[in-house]
Amino acid sequence: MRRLTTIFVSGVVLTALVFFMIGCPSTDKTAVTGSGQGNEAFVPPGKHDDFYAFMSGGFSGQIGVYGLPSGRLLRVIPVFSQDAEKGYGYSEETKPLLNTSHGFIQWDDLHHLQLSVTNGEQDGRWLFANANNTPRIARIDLRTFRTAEVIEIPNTGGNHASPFITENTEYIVSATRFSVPNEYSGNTDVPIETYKENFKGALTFVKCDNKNSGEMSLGFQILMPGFNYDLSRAGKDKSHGWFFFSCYNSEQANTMLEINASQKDKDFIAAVNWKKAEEYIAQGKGKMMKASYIHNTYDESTHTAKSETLTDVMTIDPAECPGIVYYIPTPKSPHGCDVDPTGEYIVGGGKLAAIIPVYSFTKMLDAINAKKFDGDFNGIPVLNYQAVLHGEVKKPGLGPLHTEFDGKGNAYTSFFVSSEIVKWDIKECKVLDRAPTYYSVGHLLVPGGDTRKPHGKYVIGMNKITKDRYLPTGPELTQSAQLYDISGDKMRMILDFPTIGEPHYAQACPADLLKKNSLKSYKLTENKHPYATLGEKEAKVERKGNDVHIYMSSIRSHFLPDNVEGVKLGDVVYFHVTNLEQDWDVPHGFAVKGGADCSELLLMPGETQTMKWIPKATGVYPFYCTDFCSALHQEMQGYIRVSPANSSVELKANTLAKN
Ligand code: RUQ
Ligand code: CUA
Repeated sequence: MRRLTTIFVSGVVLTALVFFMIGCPSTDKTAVTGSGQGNEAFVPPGKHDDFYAFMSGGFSGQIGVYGLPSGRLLRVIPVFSQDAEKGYGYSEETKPLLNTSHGFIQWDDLHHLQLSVTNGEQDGRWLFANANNTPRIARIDLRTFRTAEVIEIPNTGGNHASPFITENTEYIVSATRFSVPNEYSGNTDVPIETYKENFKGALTFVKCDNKNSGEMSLGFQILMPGFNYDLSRAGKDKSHGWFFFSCYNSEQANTMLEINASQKDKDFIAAVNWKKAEEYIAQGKGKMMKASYIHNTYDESTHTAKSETLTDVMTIDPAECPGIVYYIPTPKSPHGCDVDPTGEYIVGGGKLAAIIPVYSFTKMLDAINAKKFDGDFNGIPVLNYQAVLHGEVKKPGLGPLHTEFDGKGNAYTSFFVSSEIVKWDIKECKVLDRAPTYYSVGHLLVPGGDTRKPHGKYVIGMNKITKDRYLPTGPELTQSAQLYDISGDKMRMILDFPTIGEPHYAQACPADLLKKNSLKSYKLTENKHPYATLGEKEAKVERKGNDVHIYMSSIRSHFLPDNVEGVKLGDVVYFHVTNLEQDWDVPHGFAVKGGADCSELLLMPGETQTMKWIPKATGVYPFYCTDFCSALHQEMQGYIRVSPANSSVELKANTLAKN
């Protein structure tokens, strides 16, 4: 609802409502309730889905993994938010993944997802996610469906145009949604009204070790004029080597953007030649700047994440390096910026636009060569709109946001204001079909629809508002996804399902791409955790000053040790629990009553995780397994006794070794 209000700028309200009505033929009963042709989305019990869909959880900071076409929720992957269901961000091993230069942050707003690609096609290795609030990019390992790495983006506020990637996952980009006082100047304490002089917008190219581990590092930052950079897409095939970023607020307003950033008829898509930027840097034209940002990596052999602080960033100024950036004028408060599978067509979305502009990459190169510029902005040439335009899709609806492709020459664009998905022909710029969404669709997705080889078959609309679609749940209602079959000429809605958090972008790929690689357990023989208990004989307790380390094993259906005494007030207790199981799908959980930092562990077979627990009072505290693991799961429990600080109770535990 909040978004609706933002979009309904005073003067636009009427037009918007008119369009809303036209674009929403909701009197047609089948359109409202689906195709009515039976259970096309039904996947029988025990059968697998054809696709995995990864849907951003928006302000939940997580990712929902669904099967398609059933819409069954398979897993929630925590990325930027603590998640008790996985013990993520609670165990000592996973906490470092949430470290930032601002400290430990338990939350973020996760908008967009990207599956790694090779030659522009999905390769099933990693999934990237952006943190919009405290700028970061995460990499999820698709063998484990776990967050493996998080890198912070300095000199950025609101990492929205992210984590879009180049054709071979060479780079993952980030762009600043809120321009900010240049951190590298060393002085960010400036009056807000000096926006025009002092605020800059950085476009960051994060390098990926695409041949090996996938590990990320900061490649370089392009220091752009202080606009709001919004979304982006890499070039493909012929346009490989280029990246396109939409931006709004070229008015450079710093207050009431709702009005002040909607003044101009056109803002821009910035076309960035990143290969040329690389060349300039190789020639020494970049500048190394001091910064402070955190890089968190998870080591699978020790089951432990670590954080390191990094201190410099390569930057490049487009005004000093001609040929790396051009602005393409784009109507009206640009949002989405999408590139078709051939790499020739660049589609702009405009939140307040009533047309869809389609640009031609070939025409853009010609216009650059022929210098068809309409002036410049801070030294960056502004290309002539007509010179780069392939065509405009007329009367498509109101408020085009995002576009995906089916690989058959068709594009699918979401319309927030008129609440519909519109299918159109890219070459002809002609509307072919429209389907209402319930309600106010944001992003949409076609499996592989952003790659060189879309899988087609479905389009999913991700809706911000559901109103009357489901049973009411108090003041807050769920968001939803709607699945349409696009194998015929007409789109047909076949399923409507609630989602976790607010889905922004999503990605889907054939199930076969991931299924075969899915990890079943961690091998105990490869467990290099420094506090691992690799067999029951290794269970022990150890005191190091005020720290008590408990090396504990868990196997159906007991912990060892399960009686610990001699802990004293003032001690910090570390439960290092190893799950000795080696069978697929036999996790154990672990929790202790009370204590500061009270939390939960979830241990996958072969895994070691640590809970830090600081007792606040003397007594005997029970602990137990939280994950139903066998018929005698309820028996899987123990006690830890806490005595006064000056007590003479000796540290001991019922281990197999003689104490
Ligand atoms: S943005 S719709 Cu991040 Cu369009 Cu969500
Ligand atoms: Cu182990 Cu329940």
